[in-house]
Amino acid sequence: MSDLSTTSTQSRPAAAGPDLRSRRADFPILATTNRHGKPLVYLDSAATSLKPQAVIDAADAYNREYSSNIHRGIYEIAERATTAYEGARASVAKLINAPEPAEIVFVRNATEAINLVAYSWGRRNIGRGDSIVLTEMEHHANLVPWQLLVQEKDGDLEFVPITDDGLLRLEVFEVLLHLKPKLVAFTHVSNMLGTVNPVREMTEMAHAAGALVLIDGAQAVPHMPVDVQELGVDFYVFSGHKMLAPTGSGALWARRELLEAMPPFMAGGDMIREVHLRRSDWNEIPWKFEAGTPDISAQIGMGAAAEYLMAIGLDAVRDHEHEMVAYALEVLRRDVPGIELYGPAADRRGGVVSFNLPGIHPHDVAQILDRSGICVRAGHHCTMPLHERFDLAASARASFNVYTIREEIDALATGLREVARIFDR
Ligand code: C6P
Repeated sequence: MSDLSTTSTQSRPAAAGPDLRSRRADFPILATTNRHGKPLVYLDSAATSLKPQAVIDAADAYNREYSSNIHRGIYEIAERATTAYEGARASVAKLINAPEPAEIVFVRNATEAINLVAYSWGRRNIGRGDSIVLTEMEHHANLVPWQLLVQEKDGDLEFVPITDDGLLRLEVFEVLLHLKPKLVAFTHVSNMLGTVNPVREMTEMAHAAGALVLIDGAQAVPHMPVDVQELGVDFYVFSGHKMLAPTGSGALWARRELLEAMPPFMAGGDMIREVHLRRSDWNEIPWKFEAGTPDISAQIGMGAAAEYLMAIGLDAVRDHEHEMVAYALEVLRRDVPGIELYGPAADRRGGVVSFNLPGIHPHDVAQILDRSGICVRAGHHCTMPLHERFDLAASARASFNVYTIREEIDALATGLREVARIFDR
């Protein structure tokens, strides 16, 4: 089988330019092999990304050199920790062009950020008969918190349907806006179809109807320039671990006046200004929403990841991943007979390609690919309603990042032909 294992380490990045070659060297895990001695072909970056040395070092330095709590100690290492943590917030704010770091609330992941908005803003602003518009392509993280909210408040959920090509049907969205929803919440980039949604256009439509807009940017921030001011949205959420940062890091951005008007989500230490036995006053934003000791090293790592991405340039990141996805669609369609590919054309999608080999369960596909060191995701990717929409029980998914190279996509195509051969298709 002619996969990466038959290619020498030196020749592996040969088709990539010098920048990409040195970038791959930034990710220590790419030098590892699996238990069969095959080099890692990591095509599951939508689940979580690999981490570059700069991020590993930043998180490690906190644990080795200045492990201490933030916002509390008046001694040198504690001050260093606070400075690094708040510096990370400034880097993350810069990454998405937030007007000020105080509008960035650090959370564990995108899921927590959406729950924060659903509990805090949602419980204060959604009442009986109020509707929230979502889409049929939402990750469960941007669906289930809203289900809980409308069940509790006796509100309604409405859904923008999808075309067979995996695009949102904006003419239906326009009709749903006649219901005067309080909130429109949708994903910037679908984690299954890869669809890049027209956030700015939909936000303008939603605002004209009087709704606020929450964007799930978990699959967008790592892969393309995101400017929350230019998009004009009200809430924007994303996870650190998909943008080259450690697990346990994430961010919610919202406009200052929204955050100031929202009640706390969790209560405890650090989120208060003054506490009496029977009442308390809240700290300023963003700390009002950061109760208890956070994952300090992870958030410091997230700041380093933001700096790493900005040093490459988000335009360059997007262009590289666009090249990878266009190449993948071409190669898989051409070289893997019978493959079913889901989602729109390359010019409308991020670095995600979901597929099925007819008659072969995606778990079997993933397991056989694993023998060659190729990592893909198989299952419903936390988008069960979306799979139902396409009459699928599951799919396999390859997803890309700044370190992905064409040879890995070639290896995937070769691996898939091998899977078909094993199953006699
Ligand atoms: N999608 C995937 O393999 P968390 O788990 O909170 O970091 O991210 C949740 C989430 C929210 N929105 C979108 C669009 C996502 O893709 C994800 C995470 C991973 O597709 C894990 S299920």
